[in-house]
Amino acid sequence: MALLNILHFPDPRLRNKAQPVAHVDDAIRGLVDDMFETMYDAPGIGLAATQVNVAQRIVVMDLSLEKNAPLCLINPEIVSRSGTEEMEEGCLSVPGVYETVQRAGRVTVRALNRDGKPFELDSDGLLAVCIQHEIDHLEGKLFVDYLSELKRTRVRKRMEKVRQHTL
Ligand code: K1U
Ligand code: ZN
Repeated sequence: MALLNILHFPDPRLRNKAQPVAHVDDAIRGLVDDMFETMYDAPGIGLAATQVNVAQRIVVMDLSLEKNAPLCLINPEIVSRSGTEEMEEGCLSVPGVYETVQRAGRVTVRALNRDGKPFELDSDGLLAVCIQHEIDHLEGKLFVDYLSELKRTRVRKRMEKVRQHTL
């Protein structure tokens, strides 16, 4: 197992569109395990492969306090959405920034699990929001894209300042 490097906004590699996983093999399972380790270490409740510079459609999540409810979505697709939900979101690629975003309130997602087996999951609340946030990452989209131009520019400047101080 290994800790992976999480890319930070405005790194252009966060804009890459991820490609479907052709076969869920041991190499993919190894990547999934490394992503879980990286997410738990961060700590976060979700992580998309795009955030660790891998252009494959893989997401890991765990919304439990005990870190004992791992959820792996390979090639996830939202097959239905309804309602609206406004929730404050964070992002491991935009550390220290929390903003309210409006999304669908309920989503059904279809995906493959860590063994390559298809499944469907109905979700609402934080789980539905997190699924949408992570699938956005696979499309190269970030939660700051839902903010006004002014707010996004402020976030970018703040992130660039933090980066200069850490170089
Ligand atoms: O995709 C990511 O960057 C992970 C992100 C997921 C997310 C959080 C909140 C709303 C939507 C999506 C995070 O995990 S940010 C960190 C976070 O929420 C958290 C960190 C420690 C404990 C509990 C939550
Ligand atoms: Zn994120």
